[in-house]
Amino acid sequence: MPRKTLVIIPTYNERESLPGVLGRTRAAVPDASVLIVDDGSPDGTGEWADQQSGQDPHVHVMHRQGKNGLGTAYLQGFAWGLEHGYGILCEMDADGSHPVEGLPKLLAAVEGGADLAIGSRYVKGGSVVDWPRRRWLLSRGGNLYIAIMLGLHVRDATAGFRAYSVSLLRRLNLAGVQSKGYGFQVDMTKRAVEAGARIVEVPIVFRERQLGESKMSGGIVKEAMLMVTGWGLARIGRGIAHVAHIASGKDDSGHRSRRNRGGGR
Ligand SMILES: Nc1nc2c(ncn2[C@@H]2O[C@H](COP(=O)(O)OP(=O)(O)O)[C@@H](O)[C@H]2O)c(=O)[nH]1
Ligand SMILES: [Mg+2]
Repeated sequence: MPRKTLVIIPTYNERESLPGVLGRTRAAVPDASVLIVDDGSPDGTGEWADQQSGQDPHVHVMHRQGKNGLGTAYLQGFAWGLEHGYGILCEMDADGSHPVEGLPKLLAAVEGGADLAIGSRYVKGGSVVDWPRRRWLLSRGGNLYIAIMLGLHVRDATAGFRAYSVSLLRRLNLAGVQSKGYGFQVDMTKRAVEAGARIVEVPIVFRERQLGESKMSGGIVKEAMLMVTGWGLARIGRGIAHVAHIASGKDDSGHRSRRNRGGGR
């Protein structure tokens, strides 16, 4: 039997885009529930979502006080999904950039054994349409930097169109996730890799939003850059320490390996 699925959609001022995206989601995955996590959008997104939830038992709304970042919105959405017995938790933007009709493919990947399915722009068959060159360079360059610094072997580590098995989410230390903005996706990817997750990248066509405005800011980029740099330097430091350890001829218990072999312990 397919697992109970929740699609989490964080919103901040998405009154124009959300109706289309919610309608398409309900049509694409009719058995799935949707949780809209709204941060007190001044444009009335939260009120509109409440009306939908009143008419459709598959639609739920979580209201937060003020704009608190994408990362914390997802963490609260995950906590809600875990509490309410869902088996797969999806992340999706409200602005129509993610191909809603691709949700069944992400779900199929998880049903097929993946712990995490990522809708990826940077694998064969994936692409980005209508993005200003500056945005594309930032995203491509960011992913290249992440690959070099962290060696995650994920081509689109900043992607926000995902499906997680709850068994993976339960294994991750979600309380330790600090990043509020887009660094959140990298943080989650890193934790998943370290937990030995089976990660599948499903190609998607990502489109620039047609309505409303991006909430991307310099601060969000800076947070992600600093975080990746910190983790990368720590990784390089561990690599150097490891090489020094091998060069010193000691085994993991701190004993000289030759003596260890001779001692028969
Ligand atoms: N709840 C909540 N949602 C947010 C916040 N910041 C961005 N979002 C939502 O996260 C999704 C991605 O944001 P978007 O502005 O499209 O970023 P971009 O695609 O990187 O330009 C959209 O659905 C936004 O409404 C926030 O602080 N709180
Ligand atoms: Mg967007």
